[in-house]
Amino acid sequence: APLIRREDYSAPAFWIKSVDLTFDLDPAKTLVINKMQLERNLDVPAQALRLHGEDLNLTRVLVNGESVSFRHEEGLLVIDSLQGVPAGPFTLEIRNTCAPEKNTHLSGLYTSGGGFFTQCEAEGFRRITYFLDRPDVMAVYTVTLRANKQQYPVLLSNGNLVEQGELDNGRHFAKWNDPFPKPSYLFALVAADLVAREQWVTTRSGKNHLLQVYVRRGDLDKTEHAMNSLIASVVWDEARFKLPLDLERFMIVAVGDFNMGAMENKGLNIFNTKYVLANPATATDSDYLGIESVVGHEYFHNWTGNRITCRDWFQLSLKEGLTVFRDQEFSMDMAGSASARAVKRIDDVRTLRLSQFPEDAGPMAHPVRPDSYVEINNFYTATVYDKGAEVVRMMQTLVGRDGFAHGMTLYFERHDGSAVTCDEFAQAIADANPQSELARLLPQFKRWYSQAGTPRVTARGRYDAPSRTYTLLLEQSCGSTPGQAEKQPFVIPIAMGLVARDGRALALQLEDEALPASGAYPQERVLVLSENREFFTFVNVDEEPVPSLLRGFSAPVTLADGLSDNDLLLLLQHDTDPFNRWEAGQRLALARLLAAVRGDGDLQLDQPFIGAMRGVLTHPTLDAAFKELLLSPPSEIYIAEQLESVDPQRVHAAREAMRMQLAQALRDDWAVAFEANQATGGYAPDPISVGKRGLANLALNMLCLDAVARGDTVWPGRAYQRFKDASNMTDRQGALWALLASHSELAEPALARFYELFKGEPLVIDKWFTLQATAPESGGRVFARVKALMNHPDFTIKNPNRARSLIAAVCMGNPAAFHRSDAAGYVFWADRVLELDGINPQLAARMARVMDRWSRLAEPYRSAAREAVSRVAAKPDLSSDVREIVTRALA
Ligand code: BAL
Ligand code: ZN
Repeated sequence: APLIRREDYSAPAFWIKSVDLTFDLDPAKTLVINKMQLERNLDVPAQALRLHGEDLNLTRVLVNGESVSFRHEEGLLVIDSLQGVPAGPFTLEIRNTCAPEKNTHLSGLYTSGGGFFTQCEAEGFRRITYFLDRPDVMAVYTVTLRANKQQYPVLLSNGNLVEQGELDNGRHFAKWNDPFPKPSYLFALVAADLVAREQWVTTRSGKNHLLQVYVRRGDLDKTEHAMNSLIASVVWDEARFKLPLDLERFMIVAVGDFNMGAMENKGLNIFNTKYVLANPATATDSDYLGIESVVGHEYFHNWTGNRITCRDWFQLSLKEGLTVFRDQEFSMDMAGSASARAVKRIDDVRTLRLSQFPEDAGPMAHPVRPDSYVEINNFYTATVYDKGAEVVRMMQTLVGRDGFAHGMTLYFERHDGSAVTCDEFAQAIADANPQSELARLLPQFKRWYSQAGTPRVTARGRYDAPSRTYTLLLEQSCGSTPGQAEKQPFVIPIAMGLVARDGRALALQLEDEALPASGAYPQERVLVLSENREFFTFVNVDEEPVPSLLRGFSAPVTLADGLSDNDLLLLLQHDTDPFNRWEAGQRLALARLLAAVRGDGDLQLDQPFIGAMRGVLTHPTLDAAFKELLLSPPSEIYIAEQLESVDPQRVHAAREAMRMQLAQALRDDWAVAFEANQATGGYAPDPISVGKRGLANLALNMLCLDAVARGDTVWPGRAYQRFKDASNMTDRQGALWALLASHSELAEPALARFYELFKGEPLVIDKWFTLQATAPESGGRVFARVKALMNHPDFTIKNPNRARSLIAAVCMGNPAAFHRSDAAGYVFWADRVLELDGINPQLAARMARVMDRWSRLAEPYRSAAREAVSRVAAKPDLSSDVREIVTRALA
């Protein structure tokens, strides 16, 4: 497959103004009648009409009702006679068939659980019918669905239902019209036996809208949270950004076979069941939070993605980075308190560091706006999504929250209804804030879109007692990434404060700075680093302070500020910024872990660190959620990223040793914390209760770890009892995990019982697989179990959630089980990628990413890993999806 380059963009030779689709739905052979109104684009040279099409059977082509000759080129249907067709509209009618039940790619029209569903982003529509399947071609769609009424009582498509009725032979039809022009990737249809939870809402303008959440019969009791999240999303977008719901009806449909989390099709969002279905018995707190954020995300796309869409796929972050930012802000606003907001922010940063930082340092590193791709599905990445969101967040930091909202308003005034680029977005935010640093530095700021790699900021502070000044030297650099050897300096907003030795926040007066109108110098400010190195001098500083830099993680960079243990202990105790408090604790832990891994492997925790962790655990006012975050050591993946050469077994051993020592040293405090954090009353996923459950589960985990090591059976027994009696999945899974993670003998009976309880609940059985695949490895038992589970009757590699629950879980989520000196993990990985490649290339390519960082492994892992990647690359008919990943990995 060819490399597609951003610089080669050209406007389409034709526009499709409207499309009238009729589907005769049949799993084996679905007939599609596609009637389009087209027009030549007179701005570009006359060309033949080239329509995309993939895995289709073409039966008829008519132009203005007359048959025409056509030919096929690689993936294209070409009608030469339309070159130079007169200006003005003409009709093109195409008839083709496709085979939904054979469509294992889950892209285009496919079947799942006896129903029909679609997924068209990015290039799935061409697997339904011939089309200009590119996001800058926006058409008005009318869709008629015809199907057997008994099997498919519900017939849905985008927009509004305009007609429905009976047909002969037990069939029926429904006709839908979407008044908003849209690109083909936002098309959707559903035909299935479903039921809906419904809710009418009135928006500020006084209009009534029908919200629906469609699920299979039997799942209706798991839709309340999704519906509440949808209502909250509608309210939030109107309140925060003045963006109302623009359709009479807004539908969410859950489907069990889905490559992504969810999809924002206009008015008809299609969701992976994982992000819809929840009740207290089956879903954990993190499932509840995930549903809220994904429901929000897809709903917010209605404006940022659908009303204004992407000109081309290189601009994907225009909608994804912005919409992730919006869903993060939504979740924060829903969380409420400052502490709960900080917990959400820490979660988001952890995700970024776990997935985006490694991506940016590896063979798949690419700018937020990539310059080229082979397979666009490979670029739905942490960089485009999560780093893209950080770029938007930095804009908000530079123009302020109100300024950002004004920028959004200007963006919609200028571009509503069109397909644009990341430049247009940044320009609108800057133009709405002409006095801002963003406006002043815009061309340079946009390097965040064009340069890959995580910048590194170094900070050195010098206090001068005689002049009472404190000078910060900030420097930046960024390593080379594929195709980008040299980097130009970025614009890096660094939120900061200075902390006195007694913990006070100092006033921040820069040299030559007049007193602000408020009458006091601030205690927190944003320094904007835009050169390679810059000095910032603060005056009237009475004593040598400890700098607290990059507060709230104000830029997606790594920071080397040279702070000592004592400095970090001070920030851990006193920093007014909760993010940096957490960060100080993580850095204290990380330093000890790295010393052990780099040194002789032995980890012996010191009293100051243990004392600090005890101080956190027993703190009288800190929220439980915050304590849990502080007391959880950095992940093995994050630790590994700090190393030049990675021995995953040593990393695992060091982290386990830290957990064990924290378990032992704080035994009594864990017990108190466990008792003190029992959430009472009925289940609710509010931040306080979530925090309590999280801390209680961590405490139980630690108590079991310590007990099993001592041969004591009391805590494992309590954990088993709690597992049996739990009234919600968070507590049940937490207790089971405590048994698994401490290698208790009670883990086996608990797992068996868990399976019996939930064997009819696919999403819970996914958890059952994942818990076993991610349990701490000991003597190869976890890996052996995963291989055995591949033969479990409930395992199927064809269902993406199930495949991820076992294969991705062990390969990505359990480094110590996966990276084996006998290479069996890598052999397993290669076999699975090759197997999946023939079924679902998108999913296979995701799994292939596991090996991104092979070249940083220590021997013997490194050679064995390369061999496994090479074996995958050697398959002659590999999909272009997987080919692109392994080629880059081996480059
Ligand atoms: N657009 C693909 C799924 C999502 O990001 O919402
Ligand atoms: Zn999205």
